[in-house]
Amino acid sequence: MTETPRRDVRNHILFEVATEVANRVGGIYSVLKSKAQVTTAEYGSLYTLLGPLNRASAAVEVEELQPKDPAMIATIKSMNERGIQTLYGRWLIDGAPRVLLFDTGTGYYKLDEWKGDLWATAGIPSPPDDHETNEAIVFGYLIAWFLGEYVYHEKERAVIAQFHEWLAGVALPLCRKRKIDVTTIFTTHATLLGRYLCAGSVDFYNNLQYFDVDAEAGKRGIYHRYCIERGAAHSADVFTTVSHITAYESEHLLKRKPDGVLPNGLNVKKFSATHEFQNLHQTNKERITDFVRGHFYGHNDFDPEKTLYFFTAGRYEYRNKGVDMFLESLARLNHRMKSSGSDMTVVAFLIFPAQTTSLAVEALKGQAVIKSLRDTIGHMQANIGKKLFEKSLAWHEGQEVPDERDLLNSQDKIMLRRRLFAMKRHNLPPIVTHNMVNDAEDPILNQIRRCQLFNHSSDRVKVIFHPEFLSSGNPVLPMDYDDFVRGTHMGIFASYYEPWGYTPAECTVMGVPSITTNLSGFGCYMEELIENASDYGIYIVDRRMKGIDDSVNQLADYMFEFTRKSKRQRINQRNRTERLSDLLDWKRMGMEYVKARQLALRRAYPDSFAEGEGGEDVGFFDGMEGGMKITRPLSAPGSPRERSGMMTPGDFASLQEGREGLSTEDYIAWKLPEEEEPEDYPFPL
Ligand code: G6P
Ligand code: 1S3
Repeated sequence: MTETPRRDVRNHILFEVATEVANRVGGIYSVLKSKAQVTTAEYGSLYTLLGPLNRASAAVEVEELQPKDPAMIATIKSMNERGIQTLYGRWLIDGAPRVLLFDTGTGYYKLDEWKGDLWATAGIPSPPDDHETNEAIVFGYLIAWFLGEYVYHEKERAVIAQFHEWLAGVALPLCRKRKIDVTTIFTTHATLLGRYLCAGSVDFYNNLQYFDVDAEAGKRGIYHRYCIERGAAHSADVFTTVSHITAYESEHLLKRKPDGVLPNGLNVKKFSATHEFQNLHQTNKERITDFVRGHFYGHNDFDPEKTLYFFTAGRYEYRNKGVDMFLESLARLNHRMKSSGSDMTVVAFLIFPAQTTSLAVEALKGQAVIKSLRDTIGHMQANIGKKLFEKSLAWHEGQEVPDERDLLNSQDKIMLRRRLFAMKRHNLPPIVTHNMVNDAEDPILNQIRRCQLFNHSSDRVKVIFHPEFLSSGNPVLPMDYDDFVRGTHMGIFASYYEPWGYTPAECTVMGVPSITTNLSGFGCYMEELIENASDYGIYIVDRRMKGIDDSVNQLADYMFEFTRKSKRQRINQRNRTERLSDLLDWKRMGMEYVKARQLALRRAYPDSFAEGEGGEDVGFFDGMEGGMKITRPLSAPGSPRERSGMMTPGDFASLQEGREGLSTEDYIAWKLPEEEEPEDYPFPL
């Protein structure tokens, strides 16, 4: 028997497969995009992302290139010759990784054949008219086709293929059935059943182990999708997810215990001057204040210096993202602020894209009215200055100094009066900035009606629902999301179902405190990692052990406590929050991806890894055949002071052969070094 040549595991090739490559849909796009820099630094041209081709977004995000790798050239050529159109190029983001995008439309001529094959080889059914599943099948078969041909042409190096989420998972059972010589990782960022079950009124976490998964998937019409997801999880060499809470969920709903946790990081950009992010807060806060003045025209009876901006944002999943709890807590906060005689005002923004027809006239009018007032006053100001200057020039000793009453003429006064009259309003400032398609049934609006948060002058909590993602091109609130977040005082994400949760993590790296829950991956991570998280502006509501009413009260307490902070306390807290950024940097978080890839190589090519002298298993990053070391991370994390034990969630996951599942036993919480709060700031308070 001829021995198959061993593949070179040291200089292996990495493919990452997802439907959101150069195509923004949701969280996975953020993962791939922010991680690109560390992965290309580690792999260079040996790293390629594979995704479906969305021509509109690829036109903006991808620069076409000619491939240089002979195996890539041969594989693309062969697929092109059989009618599959592809785009190979560079994704125009930090790190500029190579991408290969497949036009799934050109593979549909094989859809029926592939559906039959999927049933015959993997027992996965597929109904005729589920477009999303059809796309997943065509994409999966194209990926399996690509990988099969690629490893036929590339015989030297080992190949790792990492797949994200069920939509990219169809290729996994195919790789296994066809014995394609690649090693695979499946990373799920949520489970289908988890998302569906939580969105209904189910006590999800207390019943996880009891759900009849097939029946539950069947009842919701997603059995075939569930089969793809479960098939992917079971066919992968290494199965991972983004947090411990989702690992637990996956074990029960997908029936495979994940090998480890790969948390999401961010591409943290540090300013050279540490107070720069505080200045950005101030300038962006002023932009939000401009909008608020317009929105509340005629009702601007609250002081911007005593106003705090809170917000929540995300995919519009009312219960999963905890919007129900947030609104109920705002109502309680309103009551507490009123009854305690607080002189503060909270403006709470809810940013969730919903179906709308247009911007609301009232919202546009508010901005226009304030703009006219500002223009008129600017004009008058210039005139006053000019007149005062001329009168002063003509002044002689013995005369009266110019009288301010002469500075405004009757025309100016009429104009000012007109502007003031335009601000008269007989209705309350609106809640929503757009005209909703389904105003009467919208869950956010209905909850606001139920809690009677109507923006009365007496309300200390005002509410604004912006049912569209933010953009600087919007005429009502012209700000990009990041700028908006910087200008706010606090992000509030009371999620019930949140495998990771990028929104509070983004707040943290921008130095904005946030409230999250212990049902979100991010919340659990921070709770495990930092002893006194709330001091650092990371507040975690207990939605696990407390009843709903107590959780709502805890959230209201956190917000109320925050309204009582002085400006200096808020500034100090922002400094401490921003100091946590490094914990979320891909340079640290990416370590878990490195470990998962090592494990995948080990499982597929055990012979390439030597044993230690005493027969014991060698460490993860050493012990390669001939004493070689395989791929080092871009930057191994340094040790923070006073810390022992884990660096990332994966440190208390296993991601190693021979260790069963996830355990926290090695974990010792650590405190971030205390830093002196400066007495003086290099900016005005
Ligand atoms: C930043 C600015 C300060 C400003 C402060 C306002 O720190 O650099 O100049 O006074 O923000 O903080 P606040 O919490 O009131 O928005
Ligand atoms: C998922 O997106 P979502 O908002 O539907 O994936 C994200 C990236 O891993 C994760 O942050 C989020 O919690 C999940 O829910």
